[in-house]
Amino acid sequence: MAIPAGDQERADALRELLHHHAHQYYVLDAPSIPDAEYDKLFRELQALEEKYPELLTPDSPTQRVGGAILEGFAKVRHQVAMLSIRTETDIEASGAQNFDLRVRRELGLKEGDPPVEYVAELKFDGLAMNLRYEDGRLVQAATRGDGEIGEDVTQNIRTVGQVPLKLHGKDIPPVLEVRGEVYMRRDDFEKLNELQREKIARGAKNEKTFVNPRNAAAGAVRQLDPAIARQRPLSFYAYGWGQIEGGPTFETHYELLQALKAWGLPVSERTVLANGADDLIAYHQAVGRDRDGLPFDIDGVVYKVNSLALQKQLGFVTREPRWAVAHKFPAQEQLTTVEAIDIYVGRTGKLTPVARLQPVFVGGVTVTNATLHNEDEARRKDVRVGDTVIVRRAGDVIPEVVSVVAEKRVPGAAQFTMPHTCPVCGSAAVREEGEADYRCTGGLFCGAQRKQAILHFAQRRALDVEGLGEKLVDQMVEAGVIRTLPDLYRLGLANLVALERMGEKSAQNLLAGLEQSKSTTLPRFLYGLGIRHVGESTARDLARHFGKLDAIMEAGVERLLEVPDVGPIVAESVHAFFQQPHNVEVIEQLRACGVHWEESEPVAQAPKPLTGKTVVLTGTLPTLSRDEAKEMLEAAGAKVAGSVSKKTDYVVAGAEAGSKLEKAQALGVAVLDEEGLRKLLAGAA
Ligand code: D41
Repeated sequence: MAIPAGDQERADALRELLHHHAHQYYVLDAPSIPDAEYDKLFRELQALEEKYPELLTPDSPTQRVGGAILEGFAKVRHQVAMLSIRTETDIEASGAQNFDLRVRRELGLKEGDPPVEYVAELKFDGLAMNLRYEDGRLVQAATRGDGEIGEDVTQNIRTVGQVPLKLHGKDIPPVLEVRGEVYMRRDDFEKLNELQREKIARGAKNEKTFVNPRNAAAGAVRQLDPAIARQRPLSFYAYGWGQIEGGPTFETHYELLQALKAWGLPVSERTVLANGADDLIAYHQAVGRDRDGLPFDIDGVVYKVNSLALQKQLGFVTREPRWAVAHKFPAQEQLTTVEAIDIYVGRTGKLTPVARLQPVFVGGVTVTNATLHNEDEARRKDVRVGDTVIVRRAGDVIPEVVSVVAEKRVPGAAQFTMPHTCPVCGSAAVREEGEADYRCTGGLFCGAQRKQAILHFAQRRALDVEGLGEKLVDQMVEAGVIRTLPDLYRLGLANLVALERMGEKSAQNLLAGLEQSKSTTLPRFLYGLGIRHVGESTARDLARHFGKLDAIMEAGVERLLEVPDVGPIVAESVHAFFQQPHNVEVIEQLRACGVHWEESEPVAQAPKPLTGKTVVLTGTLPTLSRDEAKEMLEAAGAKVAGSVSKKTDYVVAGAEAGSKLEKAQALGVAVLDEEGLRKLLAGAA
């Protein structure tokens, strides 16, 4: 079929536009049009290409989605060998000095000679990649392999948004090989693992969580099914080049990086020019300070001689250039041994297994504990006392046991089992159907929960009792001075001064803080009670809706469900809390002690927006778990049903949606993706 000239032009124009907006979005992180607008252009191009398959070009933005499942990867011989990089073993500042001294000696520089100019860059913890562009189009992406021969992973790399499929700008060399690192951001990694955990919890076989972002990135790059690779979000940064034919000539590493940037490749903002060892040291220190706050893992910084002529003069030994070095940071993963597995009891009675570790220096701090999350996680990782384990601490994330070194297990090490009683108070600990956690049933009888409950009540966002910290609460609960919340307001100077390390002045300050806290608001008081599932915003909603505490205490589940954003789980929890006579007793005593707030008239709320609507969920949504989606829908008044019928108003379908989606389509029921669901909830709200 002949392609009308208008359509040909439109397709070309659309491709250009989409390349431009993708660059804005992925590389510059500065979206120039709304996502929906991008999608519209994308779909228009897709439709044109479907109509006239001859229009389709390999660099079309529609081709990012990847193709058929591969049998294996083809081998690629690199035109220019991919060297490795020498590692400076000295972690201290002297590492930078050593490198500078070596370079100066090799170049025959004397003491009074000017400093050498360097480029300092981040050392990304990912996989080295060679991207080959011919006439500005991406034709091949290959892994480093052994430096001589790598693997052709073009299909998977095409799905990486930050990798331009087509370069833009002036003087693009006819052949340009760009080298850089493919990596996974920490937030993408956490999301991916969360998704994997859910799949496993739902009984999926052959699924696993990933140990770290590097590992997840490596798995995604070597994934034979591009559809799966696409669900593993990768990023890319350019830091070098391989074969270049034609195009302008360059004198420095930095100029070349600027050219790559101008052609549309992502170059890190933190790549800088540096003069001599002093600048390198300052860079190492500054990056080291910022490391935890970066959105991705780095394992150090890299220094490179800037002048290409000097690089040539320096040459390389074996396979490592003399003009570059990697200066490492303290590792974010370390080996250590598990001395014990303890159970921590939280405010809501949640029991968390925690590995007590032989102290180890990881990611810049000494770590002595690492969470094992819950029974299933502890079982899956099969951590046992005496085991040698890999501990990871990256960013602000709490330290985690990543895996056990199986070869080092001591014979006879017993498998970990969750206790069925609370280690603090001895009450039964139960794990309810569909829940991941064991909970102590002791409530405020449990010392651990009592301490946490008091701290929660006294915190700034609740009653805001000044001067009441963790140590003091521990001390007072252990000494038996306070057992319940109202006891706080019955403390006298004598009780307090009798405590160890408590002077009269601090005791008086605490009493003043307590006195002041009595004058509060209903949302603060409600939040301070520590009712499960009632956070600050729910406390506000409840207070607004009912106006008075008594009304909330008397409300049944039905009435509670009328509150905006309150779904069945929250309603059930609030109701159950006020059904407990001892909770009612605590509230009465607090009021008797003088805790007070201003009550108001209930605020009439509009009826819930999705009341009367029936929704069916199917498949895996990209970010929301099934339970979260259900709770959000129910909170908006919808009924969430298990099967599709003519009465269904919407089907929310995620990945691997099966027969329910087909049925919805057959019946003409509206089908939404996660974004559609969010819009429905937002529009409805
Ligand atoms: O960010 C990195 N991981 C990084 C790796 C970097 N910033 N620069 C690098 N420079 C080189 C040379 C000096 C050989 C061009 C590298 C690597 N190589 C490299 N990564 C893996 C093997 C070699």
